[in-house]
Amino acid sequence: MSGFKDKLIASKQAWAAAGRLLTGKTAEHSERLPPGQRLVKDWPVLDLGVQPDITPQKFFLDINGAVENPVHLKLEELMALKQDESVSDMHCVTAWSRYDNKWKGVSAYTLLELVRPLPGAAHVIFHSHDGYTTNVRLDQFADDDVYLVHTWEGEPISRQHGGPVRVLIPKLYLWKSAKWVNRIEITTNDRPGFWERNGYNNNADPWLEERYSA
Ligand SMILES: Nc1nc2c(c(=O)[nH]1)N[C@H]1C(S)=C(S)[C@@H](COP(=O)(O)O)O[C@H]1N2
Ligand SMILES: [Mo]
Repeated sequence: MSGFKDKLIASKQAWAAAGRLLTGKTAEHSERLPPGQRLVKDWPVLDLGVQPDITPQKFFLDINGAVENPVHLKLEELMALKQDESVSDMHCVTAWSRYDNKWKGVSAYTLLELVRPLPGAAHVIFHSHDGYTTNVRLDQFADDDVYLVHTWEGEPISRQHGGPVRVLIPKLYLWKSAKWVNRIEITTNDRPGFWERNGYNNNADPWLEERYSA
């Protein structure tokens, strides 16, 4: 899928030229804990208050929109894709951070290779079983630490944390990481999600402290 990679690099260069590329990566090297954050050992639960019970039988994941090959995956089909392990930090806008979380799941890159975004695809909107939505740019989703995760610290991700499968985008505040995800919509235009329409920052880079919209 080098075609997709080339397109991605081209769009990243365009964003950089426009001054829109994340500068978080540079700050991250010098400062692991983003400004205004404090470390926690446990993993707090934050959501809209509805925690849908998605049994393995009820689980599905649609990836569609501006893609060549839309898919509708059952849990066993998702689990049959390439599985990866990763370790990353989480940063929540409510000011807690948790280091060194061990994850297992399917990388965003594996999913993008499968669906093949069309030319012009530039944004991603996540939809969840509780009605939650959140949006990121396609280059933010296509980062090498982004996964659909099903395992945390060797255990299945609990219902309260979005199990059986949630999104994980470690370089953005955690509201961008949709729990109970059921649809990944690839789009040409940006469309703000739930919190992005309710006062949170569209970009959500913790190292730039992009907590709220201006
Ligand atoms: N489906 C769904 N995903 C969601 C939310 C939600 O309400 N519904 N809340 C978001 C917010 S605001 C945060 S801070 C994180 C919290 O994840 P956690 O409860 O696993 O810590 O989930 C995000 N993903
Ligand atoms: Mo949040």
